[in-house]
Amino acid sequence: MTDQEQRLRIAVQKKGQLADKSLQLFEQAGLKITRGANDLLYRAENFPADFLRVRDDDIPQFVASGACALGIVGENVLEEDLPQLQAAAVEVARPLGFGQCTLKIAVPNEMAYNNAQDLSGMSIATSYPVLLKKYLDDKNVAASVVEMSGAVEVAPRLNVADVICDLVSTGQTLAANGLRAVDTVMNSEAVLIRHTGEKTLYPEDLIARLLRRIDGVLATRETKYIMMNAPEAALDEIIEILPGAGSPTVTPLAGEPGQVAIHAVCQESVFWETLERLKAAGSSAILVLPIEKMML
Ligand code: PRT
Ligand code: ZN
Repeated sequence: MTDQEQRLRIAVQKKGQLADKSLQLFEQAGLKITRGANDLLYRAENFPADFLRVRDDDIPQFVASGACALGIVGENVLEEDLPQLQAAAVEVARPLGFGQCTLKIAVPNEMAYNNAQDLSGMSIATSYPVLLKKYLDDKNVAASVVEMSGAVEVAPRLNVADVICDLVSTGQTLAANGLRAVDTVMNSEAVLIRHTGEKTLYPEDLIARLLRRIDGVLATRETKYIMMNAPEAALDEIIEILPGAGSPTVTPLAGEPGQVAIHAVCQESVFWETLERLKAAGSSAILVLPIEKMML
């Protein structure tokens, strides 16, 4: 293998909704990424990986072809592209928990709508013709699909189409254009995808190492370290309340018979309600701390 083959190439979006968060994920996994003069390729200084910065639409192809070992893209883009890719050569390695959005059917506010059958005979503008056609086929609806590469939300106003099928996050864009969402075509989030075609193309151990670190980052997002003092008699009740905790560490408190300190790693979100319940169960001095690094 040449030196170049020993470095992992990873495709990320250059500019847009996923660009910053994609690089941040690898930085949280400990990679020092030089945002160098070479705009197309960023290099990690302390890990054999390079980041190919491209349009998100090209990422599934780069990974399926093996030009890149890994990539980060919205599930919506991956699913849209799958039919024209060597689908067997790319798989979702991890859902990443950011870039959430929903591909929705939206109609002008004044239009009546009961169910998908109402779309029959209409024209629908979208950047996701494959996903939309699948939705229409599933519902047995015959409608015409008008493919647009952007600014889909203006299509009804310009009489380019009757209704639209577009990504929605907060819903502000729809509202600003006099549209309302009426049905969901797909829920999406950013996913880490990996090349699976030729397993030997990239060093498996390097990919496994990176995935392990990413798993650590994803796990610590929700995970908290929680500490409190409590009466020993309330231990069972408290363990019951702690969200997603394994076996907590319980130590006696010096000079306070019957009182213990409880330390636990909680794998799920710790809400204020959880703290209130712990307090009601007899806990005091409750501390919730973020976890910086974790290896499972
Ligand atoms: O240049 P390039 O081709 O790489 O970028 P792009 O313009 O195609 O993609 P980009 O950056 O807009 O989105 C990249 C990915 O981010 C998408 O494929 C989704 O997986 C994800 N994502 C998450 C979103 C949104 N949220 C989102 N809100 N993608 C687009 N939007 C747009 C949407 O199209 C609409 O115009 O934001 C508008 C709606 O937002 P709200 O908040 O008004 O509802
Ligand atoms: Zn794009």
